[in-house]
Amino acid sequence: MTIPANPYPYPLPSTGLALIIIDMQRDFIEPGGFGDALGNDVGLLRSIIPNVQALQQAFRRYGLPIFQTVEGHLPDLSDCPPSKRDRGSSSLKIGDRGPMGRILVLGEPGNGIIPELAPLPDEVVIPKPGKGAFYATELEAYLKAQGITHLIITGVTTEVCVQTTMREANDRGYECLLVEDATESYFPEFKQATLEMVRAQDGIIGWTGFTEAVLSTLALQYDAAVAV
Ligand code: C5J
Repeated sequence: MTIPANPYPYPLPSTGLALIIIDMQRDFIEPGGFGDALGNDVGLLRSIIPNVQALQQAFRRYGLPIFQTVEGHLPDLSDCPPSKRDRGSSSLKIGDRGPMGRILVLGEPGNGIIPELAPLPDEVVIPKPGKGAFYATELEAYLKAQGITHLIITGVTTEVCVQTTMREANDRGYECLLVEDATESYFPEFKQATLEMVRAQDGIIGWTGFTEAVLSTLALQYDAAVAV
């Protein structure tokens, strides 16, 4: 079975599929967090929430693994390079106290996943200090332990943490589909450029496709099994 996608249909494996949800945390999506401190219109990211929710619910329904990530640092910032903390002219920097607690620090209110996408107690949330979800994290160990080979990728922001993660995954041999209407950027033109880049040259980084295509193909593959 395949999911309709670009540059050509995405092969859906019989086992080894996982959903990756990147950084749907308050820091990027709500006022008063890291995204806001950098001068972005954080409201732009909210439009994808229903699609990410629909994918999350489908993966739960079919018993397929879901991995969420949050970008954040230890309270002592020992995992935050000075280059990352010091860059730019923002008045609120990583580790500073803002309206949602310390900016981009693990465990602070602003670092939490938005309530709409709250993970279930048995779902894995990977804290990550970098933009890519494979750098200095346990994600790859989890994927290998569960025999995951194919990743459906969603989240924010498209050209930063999502694209970095997809490139890291591609280099490690994962077959990745980036869901166009379940990823968002503060910069529409950067989102568009990312979509085109990853699927160019016959899918040099992977595939892009839409939520509805993923959901309807999963339903064809798994609904019969669920009904039994
Ligand atoms: C950024 C992210 N944009 N999750 N993080 O700093 O894309």
